[in-house]
Amino acid sequence: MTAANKPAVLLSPIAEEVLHGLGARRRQLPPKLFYDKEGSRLFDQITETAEYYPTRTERAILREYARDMVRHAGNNLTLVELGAGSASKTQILIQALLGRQLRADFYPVDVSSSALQGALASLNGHFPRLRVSPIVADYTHHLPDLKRLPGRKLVLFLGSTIGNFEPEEAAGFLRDVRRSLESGDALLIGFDLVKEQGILHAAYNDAEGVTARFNKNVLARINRELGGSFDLDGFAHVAFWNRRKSRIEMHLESLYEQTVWIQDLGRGFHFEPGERIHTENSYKFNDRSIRRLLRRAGFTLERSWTDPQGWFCEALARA
Ligand code: AVJ
Repeated sequence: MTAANKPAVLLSPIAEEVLHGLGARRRQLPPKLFYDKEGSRLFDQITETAEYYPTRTERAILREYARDMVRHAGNNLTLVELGAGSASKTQILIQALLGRQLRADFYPVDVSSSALQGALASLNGHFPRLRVSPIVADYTHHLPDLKRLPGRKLVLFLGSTIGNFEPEEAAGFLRDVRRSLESGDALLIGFDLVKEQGILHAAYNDAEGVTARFNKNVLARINRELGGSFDLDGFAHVAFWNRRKSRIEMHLESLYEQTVWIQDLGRGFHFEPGERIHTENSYKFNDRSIRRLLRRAGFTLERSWTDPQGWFCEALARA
């Protein structure tokens, strides 16, 4: 960043990220900016569209195999969930766990304290033998030290959130998870799998346009929080399968030449027609790439479970 475009004020973390991302030659905004209140609501709505298969497929795998997963993970487990959100799929695993042990501790970790409040409320009523201790933390920057928690740990990282990381970052992040554990502890991690291109494409281009609204919400959020002037009709939702990189890419494409002023950044951003802002990568995996990633991070793949169509994979890795 040059001195000329650096405003002489302290910027919020979000403002910094927007300034950095839109100021770059290849414009991009990080996917975590999607998830304000409205974005989280839109994501929940995505998971209910006919085309978005990952959430319901993972839930079906958990329903079928949760007991098996918990049994393989070990005895007397303490559960930790990274990016727990409202922990709705987790309930299936908790149920299975409490079928095998009298009591259990559950540490949901999330950046959103309101999401954790929700998790706490729904779990405490449901499972009297579960002790829930929420941890508010951005686990991508700072993992809580899990070695200090009692018992053998089972860490959950569901939903194929790992697919949002670049391959190098994914390995680095899982290495951090490994370092926070003791050997013998386990990681249960969800991976969306490579499949027919038409299915992948449809999942990120649903007919109702929910994913388009989710993608554009990042612009709406900049308007709301940073005094931006994005015209949401001036950008198109673009999502496609990049086979060489094994990922779905999402972009926002400027439909005409325009300059968008962002008040809190004290500057405008010029867009040529067809110019894109890259907003998300969602990597898709196969057996080999899963095994390789876990290996690089210091885990060994112990078992995995999939649905009958082979669309999603739940992997149990040992530290
Ligand atoms: C929450 C990262 C798993 O990549 O499929 C859904 C987010 N983006 N539709 C995914 C998302 C567009 C989702 N993850």
